[in-house]
This record gives sequence, structure tokens and C-alpha cells, in this order.
Amino acid sequence: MEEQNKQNYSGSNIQVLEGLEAVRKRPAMYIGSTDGRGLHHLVWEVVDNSVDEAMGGYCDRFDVEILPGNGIRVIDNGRGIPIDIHPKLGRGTLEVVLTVLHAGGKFDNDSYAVSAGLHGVGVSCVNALSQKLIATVKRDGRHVQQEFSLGAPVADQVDIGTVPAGEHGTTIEFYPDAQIFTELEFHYETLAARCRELAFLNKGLTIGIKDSRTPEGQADEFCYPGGIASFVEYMDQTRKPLFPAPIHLVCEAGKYPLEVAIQYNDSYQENFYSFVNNVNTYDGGTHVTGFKAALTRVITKFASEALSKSKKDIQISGDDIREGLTAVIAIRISQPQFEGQTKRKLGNSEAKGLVETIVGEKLEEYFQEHPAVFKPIIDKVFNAAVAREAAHRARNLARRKSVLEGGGLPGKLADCSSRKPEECELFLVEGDSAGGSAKQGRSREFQAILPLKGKILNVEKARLDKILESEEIQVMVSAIGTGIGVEFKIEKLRYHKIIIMTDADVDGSHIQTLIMTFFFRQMRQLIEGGHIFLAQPPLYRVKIGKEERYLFTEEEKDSVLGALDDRKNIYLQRYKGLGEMNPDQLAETTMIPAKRVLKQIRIEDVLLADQAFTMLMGEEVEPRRRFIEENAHLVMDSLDL
Ligand code: 0RA
Repeated sequence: MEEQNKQNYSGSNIQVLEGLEAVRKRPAMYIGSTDGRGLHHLVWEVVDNSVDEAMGGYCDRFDVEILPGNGIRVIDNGRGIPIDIHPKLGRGTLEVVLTVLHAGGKFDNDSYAVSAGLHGVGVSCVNALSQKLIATVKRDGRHVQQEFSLGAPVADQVDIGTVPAGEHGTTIEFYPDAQIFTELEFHYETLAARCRELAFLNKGLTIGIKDSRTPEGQADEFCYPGGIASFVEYMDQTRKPLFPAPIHLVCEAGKYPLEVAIQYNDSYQENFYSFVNNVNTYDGGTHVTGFKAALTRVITKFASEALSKSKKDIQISGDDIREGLTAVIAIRISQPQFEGQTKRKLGNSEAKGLVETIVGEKLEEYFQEHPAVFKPIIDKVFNAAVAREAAHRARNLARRKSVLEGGGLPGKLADCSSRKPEECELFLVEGDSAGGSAKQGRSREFQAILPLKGKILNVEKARLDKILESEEIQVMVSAIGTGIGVEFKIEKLRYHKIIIMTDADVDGSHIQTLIMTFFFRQMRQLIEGGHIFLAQPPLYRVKIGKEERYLFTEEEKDSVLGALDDRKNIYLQRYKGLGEMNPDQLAETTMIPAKRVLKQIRIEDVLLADQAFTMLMGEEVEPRRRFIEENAHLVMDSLDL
């Protein structure tokens, strides 16, 4: 059977397999990378096809399952990949869809006016990069299956049974190739977060997710009849909304379907997410510019009317209007052009005017009909404007002290001698004693040390003027050089690596969180640019006879000690803090680039990070209590017991 198949496929398939061979030779060109990110990208590729079916109105549910053995199964109830013989190619269409690059199966362009996903390299890429893939289709009363390996069919498609008329759908089960990927483990939270997001963006679509790797694996089901209005409520669940339900506008911007949801809360941050065809445009673009222009224009108009009645004299800026704003804008565009290095910015120039016009009209209409919604927004914007003027004064004061402009570097900073930011590192060190060791152990040439006094200000609970009064923050900001918030300038960054180095205990992780919250809120580009790292100091030093080792996790300690039968010649030292290491030990384990391990902080999921920070740092006590209760085991693990 196998032999015969090989012959069948030898002729016309050579080209096909050459196409997929290109994917295997240069996987990063097709899926971005071969690390964990690329691994998850495979799932998005498959899921995008199911979402396309949903957007076309053919599918109302799909399920993602993480399988034992690092596999994924996606089941949808869409039309099913066609299972006939392809008229031009003379081969099964199912096989063509899974083996021809970019075939993607989107033969009929009409039914796919817009397509999900920015990747769009197609399910054949997933096939090429999978050690095994099984496609199963229910369609036309038939139940058909075909198996592939490394992109090539293992056999022809086979009928495995029949299904009742009207039952249809596609199942793709795949196991990523260990030869290609440096990481094979799927991350439940990452997958669940995207599934949740897709459920918000496609109202009425039900998305299930399940981790079947262990009996106690997690499972969730997402379905939001409220669409992106539910999305806004979800993001604000730990904040106090200013009016009962988000403003939800569903309209058409020219020929593009457009949806906007807006809520204000009592915080000072702006939480704004924009999507084009279900893809998060993190860097905004023309649709966002149009939206913000409309929001500013309409609110300024209503606010100045209200203010002139009350005879108040204050200038309102776009920033004031976005303080405490949580909003989502989602647009569908048939030929989106994405710009920039990361392709996360919409470039279609017509989108700006179309969005601005329609959002302006609809919003004005909404406010006229709902004055009760408008009133708290005006108050909020007014307060923001007053506070901004106060912050402005505080900043000028600080500037006079020349702290924020980097004119004078703080005295506590032991700067490095190099002036090339690419090679420079800044260590933010917990406490003066560890700071002292770090100063002695560093490579003066490219490593700078800034000792911080314990806990920094919790920026989640403070407005900009208060933040700028905090001395710990001032020294950090002036050392880094970029300025903060709207004044942030990445080209002024003085160190390309900023390394947070704290004790490996609960206080240390609290300080880490505070510093990361500050970066997240005021210098987010540093995180996005991959400049923020956590140092990983060892927990133990162990001497076995003459051999000395450092151990970085409890598991490592258990496995090293567990492997020894005679423990008499062992000397084990537990480091309670960085201060217990002498300068050489600190350098050796945590600072020297060739020897240390750094953990890079990435915003894998901005939403999750935002949620976690708000939860842990925000005003609302109840969600925080719940969060800590639910995650108590994590805290316990890191406690010094
Ligand atoms: C090719 C053509 C059609 C749909 C699909 C492929 C399709 C692919 C996947 C992958 C996962 N789920 C999927 N669902 C559908 C159009 C079929 C038609 O015109 O009936």
C-alpha cells in the first residue's frame, strides 16, 4: 500500500514537496521563529481557518485541545475542506489544501471577503512543520481522513464512515516536528487568551479549549453575545466603570464593517486595543488615528459647551480625553496593508477618514440621546485637565532640578564607562548592600549599577504628578535617559539591557512587580523592545568534595542532592538574599554575560499582564483577594519555608 502510494505521488508531487521543503529549510520566514512563539503560531494558522468559516457564517463553534505528546487538535463545524478530486490537479482537494503553499483552500474569493489572521501562510505550512498531521472532514454525508508526515501524504484519503446529512466540519490534529522547534510545550494560558479574544471579536462564536495532557488539565469555553462590549467589560472587571454599560457602536465605515466599544473608569490609564480582521494592531494605524480624532472632536465639543455654561476656563487635550478610557475598535478590511517592522500597524489611508466620519456621527448621536452617560465623562475629563496642569508644574520643577532630562545623573548611579547603549547594561539592584557587592563585582566598562531603596512607589495607585515626586522613580528615569509617558524617546535610551536584580524571595518578587508595573505603564516600549530582564540569582551554593556548584531552583537542588547517596561531604549554603553573596560570587552567578541566565520580560499577552498588574496593584480589594487566594500555591512555592 505504502509503496504504491509513493509511486502515485512521485510525478506531480515533486513540485509540491519542493514547496514544503522550502518551509522546512527556512521555517522562520513563514512562521516568524522556531521558538515557543513560532510553535504557537502553528495553532493560530489552523484556528484562523476555523475563524474564517465563522466569519463567512458557516461555523458557530470550534474546539482546541492540547493533546499528550505535544499535539494540538482543532475541531470546527464549518463547511469542511472539500474532499472531491480537484478538477485541474487531478488529486484530492483535501490533499491539495494541505500540501500546496498558499492554496489555503480559499478558491472562492466571494465567500471570503475578509479573512482572519495576519499570517495567512496556510495550513500547509503547519503540515510541513509537523512530524504528523491528521485531517478529518465531515462533508456531503461522508467522513474522510488523510494522514501526513513532514508535509507529505502518508496515504490517499480514506472514507472512515458516513455522517448524517447536514453534519459538516474539519478536524486538524498535528504534532510539531521536534527537529524544527526549539520548544515543544504548548502554553495553556497563551492559547486560552487568544481564544477568549477571538470569541470577543466574533460575537456568538463558541470557542472551547481543553488541556488533555493531564487528567486535571484546565478547560474553558468562551462565547460572548455582547461582542467587544463584553471585551471592554472584561478588561475593566477590576476597575470601577463610570456608566452602567459600554457605549457600543456597530456600523459601516464605507465598505468596511466597524465596531467600537467605549467605557470610562476611575483609573488614570488608557486601555485601548485595535483590531483589523481579528488581528491586534498593537501599533495602531489609520483606523486608530481616525477613531481618536473623532473621540477628541466630539468630547471637546460637548465639554466646551458644558464648561462655558459653568464659566470654567481650562484647556482640554486629547490625553485628558483618554484618561481612564477603555476602548476596543475592530474593523474588517478586505485588502489590509500592514506597515512597520512588525506589521502591527494599519496603513490603508482611506480608513482614517472613513472611521473618523462614522464614529464622529454615531458618537454625537449617542451622546445626544444619552446625556446621563456624557455627564460623568465630562467631569472625568475636566479633572484630568486640572491634574495635567499640576503634573506639568511638577515636571517643570523636576526639570529645574535637571533630574528628568538626564542633564545630571543621579549620585547613587555607578555608571559604566562605555557610551554605546547597545553594549551597556543597567542593573537595578534591591538594597544598598547588594548594590555594593554588585558595584565591586561588575565589569565597569559596560555594566552600571543603581541601588534602589526597597519598595518603589506603586504607580498603579498614583497619578503622574505623584509618580514624578518619588525619588526612586526620578533616579531610575534619569539613569535610563528616555523620559516617561508621552515624553518617552527611545533614541535617548542609555542602556539596551535593563536588568532587575532582587532577592529570590517574596519581597524580591514584589519589588520586581512594582518596577515592572512602572515600566508597563510609563515606558512600555522598553518592554516591547525586549530591553527589560530579570536576573536569576542562585538559591543555593553546594560543595560536593572539591566541586562547587550553584543551584537556581528547588527542583535542581532536589535532583542534585537526590542523586547522591552519601550526603556527609556536602556543604549546602542557602542564599537568603543577594547581600549574602560576595562580589565574586554575585558576578560569577548572576552578572557575567557568559555565565548568567537572564529572563527577558515580554508582553506575550498585554491583556493578561495588564489584568495581573491591575489585580495585584489596583484599588479594588476583592479581586485581588480572590487572585491571591487562587494563586496562593505560587506564592507558597517561593516562600522561604
Ligand atoms: C478550502 C475550501 C473551503 C474551506 C476550507 C478549505 C476550510 C479549511 C479549513 C481548515 C480548518 N478548518 C477549515 N474549514 C474549511 C471552502 C469550502 C466550500 O466552498 O464549501
